[in-house]
Amino acid sequence: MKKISVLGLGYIGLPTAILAAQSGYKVLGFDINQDKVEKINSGEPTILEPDVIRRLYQVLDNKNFSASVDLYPAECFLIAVPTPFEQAKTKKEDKKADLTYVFSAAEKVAKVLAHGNLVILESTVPVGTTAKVAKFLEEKSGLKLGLDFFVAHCPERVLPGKIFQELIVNDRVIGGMCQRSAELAREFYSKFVKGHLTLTDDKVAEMVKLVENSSRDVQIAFANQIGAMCQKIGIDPYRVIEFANKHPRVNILNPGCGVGGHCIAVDPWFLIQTFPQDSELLKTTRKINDNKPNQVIEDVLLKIDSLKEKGKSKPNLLVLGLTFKADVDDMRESPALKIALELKKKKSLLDLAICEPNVISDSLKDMGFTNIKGLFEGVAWADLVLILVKHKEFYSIKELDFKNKEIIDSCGLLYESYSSEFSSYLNFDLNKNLNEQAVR
Ligand code: SAJ
Repeated sequence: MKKISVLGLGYIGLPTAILAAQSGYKVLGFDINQDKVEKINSGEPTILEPDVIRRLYQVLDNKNFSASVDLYPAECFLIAVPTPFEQAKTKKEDKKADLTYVFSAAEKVAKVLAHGNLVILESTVPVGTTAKVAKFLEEKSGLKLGLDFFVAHCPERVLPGKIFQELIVNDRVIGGMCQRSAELAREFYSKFVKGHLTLTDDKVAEMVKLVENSSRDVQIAFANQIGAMCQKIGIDPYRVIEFANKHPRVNILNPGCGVGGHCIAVDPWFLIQTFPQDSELLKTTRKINDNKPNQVIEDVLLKIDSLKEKGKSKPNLLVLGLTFKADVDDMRESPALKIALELKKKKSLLDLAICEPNVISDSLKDMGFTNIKGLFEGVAWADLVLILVKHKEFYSIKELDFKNKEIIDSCGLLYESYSSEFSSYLNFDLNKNLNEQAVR
C-alpha cells in the first residue's frame, strides 16, 4: 500500500494525513472547501494543534502530501468527515446523526474505487453505518465487497490539543467487514501507530466508540451533580472529588460549565437513536449536561443582583474563556460561548467583556464581544469574574489580583491554582480568606 487518500481535512483528517505522509505514504488530502485546500497547500494549517505547522511543512516539502478538491485513484481511502445532527431535528428527544457527508464522501470514492482497494471509515457513526457504506460502495461501483474491495471502521480516539501524540501512542480498535478488511487496515495503521491495534468486526468497533464517549458524558454529569449538591451546602466539589478519588477504585471527573465539542455531547445521541428503550441513563445525562450552562447563567444573575444591592448599578462582568475546553481554539458546541452570548444580551443589567487568548480578536469582534487582551487589565476592570475555561494563561492570575472582586469559578481553576484552603466552588470569598489568613 503506497497511495492514500484522506477525505475531510478537519481536526482528525488533516493530522492523520500528515502523519501517514510522514511515515512514507504518498497522501492526497481531499476536501470540498477550496479555501481550506489552498491554505493547507501553502503551509497554513487550518487547525490549532501543537506541532502541526512543522509537520505540515515537512510533508509538503518532501512532496509526500498535497491537498485537493478532486479525488483521484488510490489504494486506501480514509473517510474522516463530520457527522453532525440532522438540522431539522434538534429537539431535545429527537437528535439523529446526519450522514450526508459520509455518503457523499463514499459516492466520490465509488467513482474511483478499483480492485484491491481498502476504504476506512473513521467518522463516528451510529451502529450499522459501516455496513451501509460498504453496501452503498458495492452498488455504486459494481465491485464486490470482500473480493474486489475491503471496508473497515476504525474510530479515532484522540484528544484535541494532543492529537499528534495520541494518534501515535493510543491503542486502536479496527472493525473489518471481513477478516481481510481488518488485516489490511491494520497494515495501513501499523506504519505510524505505536499503540496496539485490536481487530474485531464493524459493529463492535462502532459500539466501542459510542460507548467510550457516552461513558465520559455520564461521568461528567455525575460530577456536575456533585457540584450542584456541594454548592447547596457551601463546600468545594473539587475538594470532595479529589479526596474521593484517593479511593483505589474511584475515578470521578470534574464539574464544568457544560459539555461541549463535537464528540461527547453528540455521540450519546447516536446510541439513543438506535436504542431508544435502553438509554434512560444517557437521556438523563444529556439533560443534566445540557442544562449546566443555564445554571451558570442563573448563578451569575444572582451575583449581579447582590452587587447591585451593594451599590454597583451596572456591574462589569469579565468572562474568562469561550472555547469548548482548555487550550484549544475550537468553539463548536461550546457551553462557555453559549453562556457568554446569553449574558451579552443582558445589556441593561451588566457590562460584559471577555478574555479569550486562543481565538483571533476579529472573529470575537464579529460576534459582538469586547475582547480584553490584557488579562490583568480585564481583571482590574471587572466587578465580577466568571471563569469558564481553564486556559493555561489564566493560571497566571494571582490571588491578590482578585482582591475585592466577586468570582464565579465554574471549572475549578481556583482549586488548582491556589491552595485548596482558598477555593470554594461558586462563592469564592477571597477577601474573607485573606482576612482570615492575616489574623492567623
Ligand atoms: N469536561 C468536563 N469535565 C471533565 C472533563 C471534560 O466538564 O472532567 C468537558 C470539557 O470542558 C468539554 C467536554 O467535557 O466541554 C468534552 O471534553 P473532553 O476533554 O472530555 O473530550 P473531547 O470532546 O475533547 O474528546 C473526546 C475524547 N473521548 C474520551 O475521552 C472518551 C477523545 O478521546 C475522543 O477522540 C473525542 O472525544 C472524539 O473525537 O470522539
